[in-house]
Amino acid sequence: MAKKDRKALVAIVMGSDSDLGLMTETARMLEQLEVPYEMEISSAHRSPERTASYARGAAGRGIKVIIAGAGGAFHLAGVIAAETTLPVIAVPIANSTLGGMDALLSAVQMPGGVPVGVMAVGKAGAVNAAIFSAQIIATFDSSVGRRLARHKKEMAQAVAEKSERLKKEFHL
Ligand code: RP5
Repeated sequence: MAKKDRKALVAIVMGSDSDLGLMTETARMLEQLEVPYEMEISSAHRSPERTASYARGAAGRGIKVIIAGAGGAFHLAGVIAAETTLPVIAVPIANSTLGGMDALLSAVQMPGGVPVGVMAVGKAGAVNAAIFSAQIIATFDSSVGRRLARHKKEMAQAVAEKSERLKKEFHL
């Protein structure tokens, strides 16, 4: 089935087009795991109504997980979580003078009752958000579970290959 014809299960939302470079890492990993996704730019502060209505409509359109990435005073994930019962995963982006601590603390300090799952700051977080979403999707789609298992094997193999290369280089 063509990519555009597959119904998105994961939504990647980012606060600005300046976040796209990092959030592309999330998209790449979802492609690798063959999880259909959609992407949206919407800001908690600059376009609050658009953000709220997008979050309200997501579940009805078949979205199962929302990933939100933003930097600075990162309220996007929390605002989305306030408007939906879907699981929301936050990717704090280090693009301000405070180096991502601002985004991390804004995302992680949610009040009781409105959870947001917070990933690592930066690229590891962007990649892990995709894997974590796929793990949620795998609870009802075993083909995604099989691709996750394959990804784990590939990672282990890559580490072993690096170790072999290092041994050759040092004649060990
Ligand atoms: C956040 O402020 C955005 O998510 C972005 O990370 C940061 C800077 O946005 P721009 O000024 O580059 O649009 O809301």
